[in-house]
Amino acid sequence: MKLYVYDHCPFCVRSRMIFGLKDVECEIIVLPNDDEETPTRLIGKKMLPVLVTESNEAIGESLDIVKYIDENYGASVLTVADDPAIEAWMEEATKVIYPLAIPRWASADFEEFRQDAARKYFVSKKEAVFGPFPRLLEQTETMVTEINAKLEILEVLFSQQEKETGHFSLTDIRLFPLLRSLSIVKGIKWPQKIDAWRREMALRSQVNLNDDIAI
Ligand SMILES: N[C@@H](CCC(=O)N[C@@H](CS)C(=O)NCC(=O)O)C(=O)O
Repeated sequence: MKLYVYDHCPFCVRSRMIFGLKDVECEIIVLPNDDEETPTRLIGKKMLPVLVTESNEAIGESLDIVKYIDENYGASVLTVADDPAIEAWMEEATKVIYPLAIPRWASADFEEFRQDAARKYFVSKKEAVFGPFPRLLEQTETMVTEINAKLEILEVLFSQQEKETGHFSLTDIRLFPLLRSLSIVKGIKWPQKIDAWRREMALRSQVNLNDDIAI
């Protein structure tokens, strides 16, 4: 199997996670961010992740990929129900996490941005939606304060649940990539339970965090 991804992309992280959690072999291919031809040929639009299965079928939605691997390779690990409180938390937190992460991704040494044209492609596409990056970066202090307060709330939600080893929910599959996105931001105060969980998920899913390149 081949999984086409961008390293920065939280949707791609969702799909990478299931291979790690289930220890299923897959070739991970990082495409240049400006390669429109490959995804369009595979799924008819310029969007990743895309999985090409052993039967040569292309699947192009992160959660469809997750479910396909969970259902077709060994015993299911996605046996835990969604957590509505954490789902609601994510909906709000995303509004701060992306404006913090996106301008930082743009200057990071991710494989999809190795060529200058690919990096420029990302910057112009994202600035068209989120506004000029220098303006986003100016708001760092306010946004970091805001997300640190939200993490304290998430810590309380974590305290209210028992995490079962080796079993996961789609909420976990959505949450880890968001926290990984946030890990590229300097000054994040990780509450203890969240910090332990994201580190354990990084190990179990074989997807690195970005603490070491935080800006
Ligand atoms: N609903 C899709 C969303 C995937 C998505 O938004 N991927 C982004 C990368 S993070 C993408 O490929 N955008 C087009 C682009 O970057 O040009 C999924 O869950 O797979």
